[in-house]
Amino acid sequence: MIETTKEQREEVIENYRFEGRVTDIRAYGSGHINDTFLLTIETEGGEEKYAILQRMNKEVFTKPEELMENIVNVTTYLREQIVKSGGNPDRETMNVIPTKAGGSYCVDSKGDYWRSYVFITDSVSYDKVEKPEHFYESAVAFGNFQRLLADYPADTLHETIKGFHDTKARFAVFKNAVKNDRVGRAADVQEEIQFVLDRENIADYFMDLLAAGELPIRVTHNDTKLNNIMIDNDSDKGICVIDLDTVMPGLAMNDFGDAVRFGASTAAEDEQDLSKVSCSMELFELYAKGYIKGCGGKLTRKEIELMPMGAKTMTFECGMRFLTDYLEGDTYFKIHRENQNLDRCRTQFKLVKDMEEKWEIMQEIVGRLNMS
Ligand code: ADP
Ligand code: GN1
Ligand code: MG
Repeated sequence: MIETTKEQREEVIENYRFEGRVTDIRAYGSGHINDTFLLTIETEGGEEKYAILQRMNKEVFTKPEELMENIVNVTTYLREQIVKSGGNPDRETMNVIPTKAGGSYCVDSKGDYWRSYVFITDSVSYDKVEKPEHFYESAVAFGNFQRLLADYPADTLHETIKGFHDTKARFAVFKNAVKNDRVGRAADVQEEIQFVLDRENIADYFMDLLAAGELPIRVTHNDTKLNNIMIDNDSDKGICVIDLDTVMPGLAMNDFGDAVRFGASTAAEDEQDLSKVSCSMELFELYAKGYIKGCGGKLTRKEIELMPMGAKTMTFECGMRFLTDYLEGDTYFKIHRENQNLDRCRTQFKLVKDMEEKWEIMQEIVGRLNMS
């Protein structure tokens, strides 16, 4: 998407009745999809407050109205659950700030869609595990999130991206991108292409079990990377799950797996030195423990047993998506330098390979946790 302009952002803030005067608007966070801004607001009493303003990516989310309906309904539900259990609903769930017209989003004169959220204070979202307990606490929080939504009527949620974790369908899209070779990059990445083609069985695994009715569908987050959780500065707990654009019916193993893909890696998602990239078994175990705890007994034995497969599937899928985007000319994931999507793809494939080598250890870890 074309970058937003200052005029556009200023036009958008006029749609809101913030608690004071907006004195600063700056780009914020490191998400790959939306454009996030931090607003500084000066109240009449001279106090400094903040709010999040976000332009939704309407090329990725083609029905922003439906997306916002999901978010309003899910966060309203979560608020009620949090209040019931004596928590603080202003910090423990996202809260949409309504527009002056009372809507959950607004559309600017360029046709872009925007929303604003209450800023979660005194917390940080991490791009890399700095303290292992953060990773553990993020697992407890993502597990909790799923537990809190266990009785949410899943069939009322819109599918904001069709087949988001339909790895089999994504495999077909990948093969098409190779065939079309739109920007002439396929010849240079034959090794990576072959890596995917050799592993069609990973793409099929969950989809075949699902088709056979062997896996429970739950309300899942579907984008559980570490930077989609706010960690409280004082308690080090995962205070709030954010980035709710892909909350949809899905598989618990995929929520587990996507978090491991990102957080249990010993290097950044776009690290160029592949010798630094591996899947830490200590972090894998920590996340598995935290996630099972957070889910509070809701996971079946089969789901726990399939957690390593979730990690491998999500890592493989993500690598394949980065490679597809590279082959299509970098139109989906934001890039900040040349070949970034290729670098991201390579880290994911290195992780898949590492998981293949550590497969027995991963099985042993979840086997042990499954018995306790
Ligand atoms: P994307 O979909 O592009 O990943 P996110 O919704 O994850 O966008 O937001 C990007 C970043 O902005 C997050 O990683 C987080 O650091 C910050 N952020 C988003 N919402 C809030 C919030 N309500 N309070 C504080 N920080 C937030
Ligand atoms: C995107 O929006 P963000 O940066 O949290 C992507 C995820 C990928 C992730 C890879 C809607 O997540 O599916 O796993 O990048 N989100 C969407 O880092 O496609
Ligand atoms: Mg995000």
